[in-house]
Amino acid sequence: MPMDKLVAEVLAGNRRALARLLTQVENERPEVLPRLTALFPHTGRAHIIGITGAPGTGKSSLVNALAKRLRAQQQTVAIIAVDPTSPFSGGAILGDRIRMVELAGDAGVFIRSMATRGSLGGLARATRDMVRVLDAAGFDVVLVETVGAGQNEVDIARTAQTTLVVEAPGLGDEVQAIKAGILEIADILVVNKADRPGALQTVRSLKMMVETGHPAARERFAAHHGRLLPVPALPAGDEVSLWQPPVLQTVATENTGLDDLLAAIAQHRQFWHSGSRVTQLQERYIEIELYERLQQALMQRFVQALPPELVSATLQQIRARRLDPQSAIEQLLNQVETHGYPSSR
Ligand SMILES: Nc1nc2c(ncn2[C@@H]2O[C@H](COP(=O)(O)OP(=O)(O)O)[C@@H](O)[C@H]2O)c(=O)[nH]1
Ligand SMILES: [Mg+2]
Repeated sequence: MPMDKLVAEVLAGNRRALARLLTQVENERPEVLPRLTALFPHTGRAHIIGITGAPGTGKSSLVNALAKRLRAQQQTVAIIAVDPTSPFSGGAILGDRIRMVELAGDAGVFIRSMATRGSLGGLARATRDMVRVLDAAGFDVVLVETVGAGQNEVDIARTAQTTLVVEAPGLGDEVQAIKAGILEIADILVVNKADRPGALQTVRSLKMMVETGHPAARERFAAHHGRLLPVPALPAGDEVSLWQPPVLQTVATENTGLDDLLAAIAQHRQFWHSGSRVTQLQERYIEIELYERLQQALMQRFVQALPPELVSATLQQIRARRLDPQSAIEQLLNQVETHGYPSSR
C-alpha cells in the first residue's frame, strides 16, 4: 500500500501537515484511523512528560521554562496543553500568551492546545493519539500540560512516562491533591512559586505525605484496573515500587530550580530504562489501553445493535418497577446475542 501523503509529510517533519493531522485526531475524524495505524510503528521514541496540577499553580510557566532548557540542550520539544474546563482564569491565558511569544519562531518547538471535548474519556483518547502523532513526528520530548481535574489527569498520566504534579504554596492544594488522588500519579512533586510565603510548609507536608506511604506503583495500576477488567497486578515486592517521588521547589517565572527539576526528570527516565521496568510499564499501559478501547468499541456496537424502541420499552419497565436493572441487562444482552449485530463495517 502506498504511504498516505499526509502521513509521509508528517514523518518528513512538515509542520503544517502535522497541525492538520492533529486537528483530525482532535475531532476524531474517521480518516484518521489508517493514519494512526501507519504512524504507530514510528512511535515509542519520545520522552513523554505530563505536567498536572490545579489552575494557577504555574504549569504553563513551568512548561515554558522546561521547554527553553530542553531547547538549550538541542532537544526538540512538542507541547500539548489540555484544558478540560472552560477558560476560567486570566492566569492561564496570560501564561499561555507569554509562552507563545517566547517560544514562537523556534522550529524545534511545536505548541498545540486542546480545549474541552465532549467527554473526559474522549479527551484522554484524543490526547493519547495526539501524543503518538508527535512522537512519530520525531520530537525528543513531548510535554503534556493538563489541569488537575480528577479522573482526567489520571488517564492522561498513563500517556506520560514521567508525571510532574505541580503545587503552589497557600492554595491548600495539598489537601485538594489527596482528594483528587493526584499524588498517586506523581513521579515528581514540584512546589512552584517557591518565592511565595508558605513554600517550605507546602514542601514539608508533601514530603511527609510521600514518606508516610506513597502508594506503590503496583497499587496505582490495580486501581486503574478496578474500573476495567481484572488484569493481574504486578507481582508483590516488585522493583516498580522503589521510586520515591522527590519534592522539588521552583520559581518558574525566574527559571529557579530548573536544573534540579531536569535532573530529577532524567533520573526518573533512567530509573525506568534500567532493567526491565520500562518494558513492564509499557506492556501494562498497552494492556490498559486495549481494554479501554475494546470497552468503547463493544459498547458502541452493542448500542447500535439495539432497537431504540426496545431500549425505551425497557426503561419504561424499569421506571414502573416491573423490571430490575440487572434483569434488563440480561434481556438486552440476550436480544443482541440472539439477533446478532447489524451487518456492520
Ligand atoms: N510568584 C510567582 N508567580 C508565578 C510563578 N510561576 C507562575 N507564576 C504566575 O502565576 C500565574 C499563573 O501561571 P500559569 O503558568 O498560567 O499557571 P497554570 O494555570 O498552572 O498554567 C501567572 O501570572 C504566572 O506569571 C512563580 O514561580 N512565582
Ligand atoms: Mg496553564
